[in-house]
Amino acid sequence: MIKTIETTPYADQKPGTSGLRKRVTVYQQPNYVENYIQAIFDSLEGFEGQTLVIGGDGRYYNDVAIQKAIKIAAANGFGRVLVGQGGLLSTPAASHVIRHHKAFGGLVLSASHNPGGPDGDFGIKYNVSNGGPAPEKITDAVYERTKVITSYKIVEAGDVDLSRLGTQQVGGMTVEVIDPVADYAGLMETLFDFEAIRALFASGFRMKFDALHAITGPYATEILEGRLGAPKGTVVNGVPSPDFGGGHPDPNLVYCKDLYDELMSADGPDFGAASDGDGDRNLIIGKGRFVTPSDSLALLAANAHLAPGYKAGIMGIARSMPTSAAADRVAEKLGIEMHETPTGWKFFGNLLDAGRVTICGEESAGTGSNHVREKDGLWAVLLWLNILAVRKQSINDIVTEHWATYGRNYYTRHDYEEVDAGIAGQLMEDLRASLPSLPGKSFDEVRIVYADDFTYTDPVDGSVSGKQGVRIGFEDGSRIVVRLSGTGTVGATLRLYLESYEAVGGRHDLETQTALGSLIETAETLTHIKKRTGRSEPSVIT
Ligand code: G16
Repeated sequence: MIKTIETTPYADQKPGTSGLRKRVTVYQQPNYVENYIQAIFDSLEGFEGQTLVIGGDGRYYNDVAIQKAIKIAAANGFGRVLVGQGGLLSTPAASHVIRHHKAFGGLVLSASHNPGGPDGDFGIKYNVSNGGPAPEKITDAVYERTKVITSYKIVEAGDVDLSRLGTQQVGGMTVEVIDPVADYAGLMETLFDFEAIRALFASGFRMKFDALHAITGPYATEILEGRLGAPKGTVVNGVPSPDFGGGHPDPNLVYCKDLYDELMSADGPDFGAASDGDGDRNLIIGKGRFVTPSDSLALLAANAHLAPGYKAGIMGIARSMPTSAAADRVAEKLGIEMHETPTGWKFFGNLLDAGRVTICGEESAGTGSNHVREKDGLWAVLLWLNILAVRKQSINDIVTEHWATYGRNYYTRHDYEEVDAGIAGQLMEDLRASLPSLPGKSFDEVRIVYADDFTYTDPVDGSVSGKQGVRIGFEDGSRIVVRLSGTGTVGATLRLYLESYEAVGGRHDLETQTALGSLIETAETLTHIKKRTGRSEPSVIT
């Protein structure tokens, strides 16, 4: 039976960089989930009788929210819901399931790399029929709707048994519980040379994949250990847990310090990798060599033709604005299109749909291709494995050869987390106000050639997104970028991105923070981040 329940709006349901991320305790407020999901459905048209995909990263509250989502979908007239067994689907797998089964869209329940558990974060994101995150025109409409919502519709029914594969009925709607891994693993087999990778593992190549107790555990175990024959134990922390084993499911050098140390040790494995809460981010570390996400994007783009799925070459590359320009040099050499977009995977969707780019990436540990419309952690790991299997060189050799060919973009990101939102907002405003006076000024004898607030005009649909981050560029190719994160849930997170370019034949062996030392000082002079936040150090350096 369909019931219409009266409700009152919440004022804080504005989607961020990637869906609505809040503390679990916020989501637990009466009707908070219901309001948001109803507001999503109210902002869509034409889904009557259509298929909706639902899945999440298994974090705390996933099981509660998913039952609500199914019942609200049934009451609103969807014809079928495809849901991952146990309520699980990684973000890239959800994207693939939407595309593969020609669904109308999907709900992804995740707060990505943010911590989980009763005191952690939860999130809901809506993806459209191309499998990608809803574009701004939809997320803006959802937010407007949340501000005025007065009721939601829900079917009165018992909970769906998500442990049982197969179909069940909820109201008049069919719910099909599917294997969360099968479709995705099948897709990976079409893109990569599994035989060559199997031979690599058979030759004694050693790898460690840290699933951080998050969603990629089942995927990595099935693909790496199951289909590719990597020894048991290659995947560690492979069973998803609602609080990620009490850890922080962000695959960076801070939260994966153990893995990093192991890879830097004399008898460490050849390859270390990790993925995040919902499986879309990746960390790539070779023996003795960490590969920055920006470099990884450039390297994957330069070598993608070695994998069967990309053997015809790539059409173009896109990167988010704060990502280093390393990939630009690859695009130039290949003579293909290069696009610079705002932070947020949703901005790649149109370029991918239009066939203008094949590979996309972000400094925030995300890389992916036109195989889905999300970034994809395991995909990046498998492409690296494919490249290693073909080139038969170490990651370190491949990286240093790349720099010798293209030059090196030294790159780092300094995050100041949980900063007072008022201070952070004022700092950005003041910085923006100072921009017109900066070009022509010199720091350390290097002249500023441009200073602006990034505005993106989508070349496919002409939509314009402003205020996407401050860029200050110098005549030697170095760059300072400052923006506020759109994924934090407490206070504000200030991100400072620093990049310099060392041309072919230059010094490529410096430690990153040392190489960027004077630029880091210039950044403080221009932004006063430390002074104004009262912090002596960034919270996280990646
Ligand atoms: C999300 C977005 C990415 C973005 C990242 C960081 O990733 O999908 O496009 O780069 O957040 O965004 P911000 O700098 O605004 O915090 P994820 O993995 O959290 O879904």
